[in-house]
Amino acid sequence: MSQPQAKFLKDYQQPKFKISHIDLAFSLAGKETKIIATSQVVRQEQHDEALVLVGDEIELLSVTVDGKAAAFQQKSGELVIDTSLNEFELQITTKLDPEANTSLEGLYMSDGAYCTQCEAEGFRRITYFLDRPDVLAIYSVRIEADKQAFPYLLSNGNLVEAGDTQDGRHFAKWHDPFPKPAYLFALVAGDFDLLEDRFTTCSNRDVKLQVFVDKGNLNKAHHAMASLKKSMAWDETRFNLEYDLDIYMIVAVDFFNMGAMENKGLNVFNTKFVLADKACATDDDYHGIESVVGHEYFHNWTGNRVTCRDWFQLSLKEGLTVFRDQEFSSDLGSRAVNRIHAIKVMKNQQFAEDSGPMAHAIRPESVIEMNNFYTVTVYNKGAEVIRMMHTLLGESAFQRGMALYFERHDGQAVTCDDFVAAMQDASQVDLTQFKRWYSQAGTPQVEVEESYDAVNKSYNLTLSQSTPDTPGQTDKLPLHIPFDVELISVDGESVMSEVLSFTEKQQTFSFTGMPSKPAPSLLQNFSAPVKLAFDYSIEQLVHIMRFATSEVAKWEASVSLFSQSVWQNVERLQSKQAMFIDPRILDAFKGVVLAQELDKALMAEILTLASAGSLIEQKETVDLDNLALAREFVVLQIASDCEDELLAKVRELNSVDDASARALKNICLSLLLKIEQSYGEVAKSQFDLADNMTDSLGALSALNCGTSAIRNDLMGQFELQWIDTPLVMDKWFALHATLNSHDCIEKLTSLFEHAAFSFNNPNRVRSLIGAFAAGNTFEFHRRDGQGYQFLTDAIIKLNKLNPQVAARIITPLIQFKKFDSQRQLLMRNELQRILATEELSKDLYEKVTKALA
Ligand code: B3K
Ligand code: ZN
Repeated sequence: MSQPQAKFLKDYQQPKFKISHIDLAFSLAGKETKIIATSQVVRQEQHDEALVLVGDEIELLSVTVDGKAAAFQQKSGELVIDTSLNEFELQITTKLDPEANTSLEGLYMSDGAYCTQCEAEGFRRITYFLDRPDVLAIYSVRIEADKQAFPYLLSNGNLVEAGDTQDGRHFAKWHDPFPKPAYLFALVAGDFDLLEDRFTTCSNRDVKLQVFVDKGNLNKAHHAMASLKKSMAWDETRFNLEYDLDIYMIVAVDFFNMGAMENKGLNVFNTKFVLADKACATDDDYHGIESVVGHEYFHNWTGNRVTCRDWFQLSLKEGLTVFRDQEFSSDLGSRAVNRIHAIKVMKNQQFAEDSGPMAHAIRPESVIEMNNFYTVTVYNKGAEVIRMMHTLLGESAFQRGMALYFERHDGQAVTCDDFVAAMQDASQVDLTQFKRWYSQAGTPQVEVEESYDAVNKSYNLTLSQSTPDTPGQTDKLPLHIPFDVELISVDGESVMSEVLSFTEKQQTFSFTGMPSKPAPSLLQNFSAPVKLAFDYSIEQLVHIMRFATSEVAKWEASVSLFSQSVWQNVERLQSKQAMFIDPRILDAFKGVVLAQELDKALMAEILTLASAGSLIEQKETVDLDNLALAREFVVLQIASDCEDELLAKVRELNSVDDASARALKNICLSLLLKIEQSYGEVAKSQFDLADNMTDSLGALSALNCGTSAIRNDLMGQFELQWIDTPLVMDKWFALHATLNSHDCIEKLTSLFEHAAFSFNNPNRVRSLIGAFAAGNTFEFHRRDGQGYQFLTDAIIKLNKLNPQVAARIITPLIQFKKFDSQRQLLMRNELQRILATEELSKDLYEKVTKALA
């Protein structure tokens, strides 16, 4: 077989044909499922080339052009129709078996319901088509299926007709008036419980809202519905964007490759981001639902009304929509805590991607498998790039830019350049240099040097920037970096706060009128997605933690303080010295626990000491074994120093019904368990009395630092209680996956046989295998390579079943550059084993070959 080939952004060509309308007739009948696609095709400009359509894993039954049998050729996934007509009606009949489709792309079955996933290139698994985002057509869809088994027949747009046919079957016809690319097409047929509501838009239009869930789950759909209404209202007030159809549907399915999908008027969601009640969902789950419901809703304008010209422009819709959902969460909840969460994703995951073999710009230049590019870079760094524009322009100019973008491009498929042009034209801010953020991959490093002139009372900051080479990209140019700084005087006063415009390779910024040397809180609010290199002293960090105006800056300082101490102890271990923690660090953390004025959620963030994964991202190379020891030591010192205060907090917050209080209580509890197993009793009593999942899971997570009898007993109880609730069993699997014990892998292997586990369901795979590889750093990186083997076996198994999921969970295995040569060798060997797999998917091929290159 020939090797998969990359496609390049520079090779983009406009489509040779357009399809103005498509009529799809689905006859849903298991293995005999047939689709008749009737398209109105129009040749674009003067050329005499054939029409080339793509299809994948479908059986072609017939092709007609203007009602007559047509001449065609089929070769490697292409259907070539040679006609000289300039406008014609093309009818294609295909057949497929949704039950056999375990890839969950195209038309497949989730727990007895038919559903589709077409982004990025799944529509070609339904019919042969111009499956590219710049071909926008008006869709009419007729669905026919057995009436009893599939009472609901749903597609995009508005319902125009429904009725019975013969043999117990029925049909529904839908029409979507908005032209859309094929990736936004959706169909669902099944039996559900339905929650209905209404929303009146700002121009007084009445919209019907529907949330479809598996039978018996209606009471778990209310939070999703409430989130949808909040999203609709927020988009009107903050972005002046109104919903455009008469109906908005959300369907929750258990078999889903990612979080959710923004199909026009018919979102399909992973149940994880819909179903919630107090007993089964944590506060984080509630927050996740609100943010994903918002995200998919916001796509209606940023993604659907204005879409991407080609898939290289994915960040046009994803970066912007993540920015919008982050703003939504921040306007509704705590801005600081939301920002901290976003920063963590950047520093822990995106920086790791940037320093690994899959590093790419937010607008990648070449792609083998598009599904591999739904990444933290395209999404989250993409959102940071939008955020920087927002910082440079300010809210009102940014909103003028958004308005101009829609004025110019509503109904079009456009590029990231078009977006930046609208921002620039509306604001008159020159974004020429700024645009390099779209094309340069890798995390820029900003080195900062300070100097103070006591005579002139001036303080200088000299900033230097550089971006490391990444695969296929060298010699990077300076970027336009908004660099937010606050200077804090010795008495804790804020003496200067400003966003510096840093554009040169090196630049010095002077601040006069400083009676004494201030402490600099640098890169506040993570004002640019860069690595900061500044040699903070302990005093400076402690000072910032106490006095910074920004809560995010306080948290950042606490992370630096903790990290510094861990790395110092790694060095001590390497030079055979005893470990040690500076008492000023202990005081700073105790000060946090004792602080009366500090927000509880922020306190919880500060006490959630940096994970091993995030520490690894701070260094070029890592001594993992000593890191494990050093981190454990520093955590233990901090916890022991605050033991009484932590216990007092747990007691004080014991029955406070508030998410921030629960977060703080649970982190305190987990620190207590680090000190002494006997606190297991406190955890047990919390578990026994809990009336909500946050507290049950908080107790179990705290106990999950070892295999105590209490822990094992409660895990057993939890399993019995939740065996029939798949989303809760995912939490139970993930607890097993993140247990820090050498028995972990053996246990996980035995769980493959558990009645609630299935390799066919992505949520189960992610909770058991994905959580282990990504979240159990030290067991995954065991010296004997068993962690790597465990992951590799699972990946090979998933290669055929579900290539997308396989390629997603491989991430920790391809990021091996930082580790010792022995581990690197073990990891590479496993990657070779994957490469040798028969019929290796494009998804895995791309990642593995890049890693081994
Ligand atoms: N646009 C979808 C993601 C599709 C992923 C395809 N592999 C969900 C979202 O970002 O809203
Ligand atoms: Zn999205």
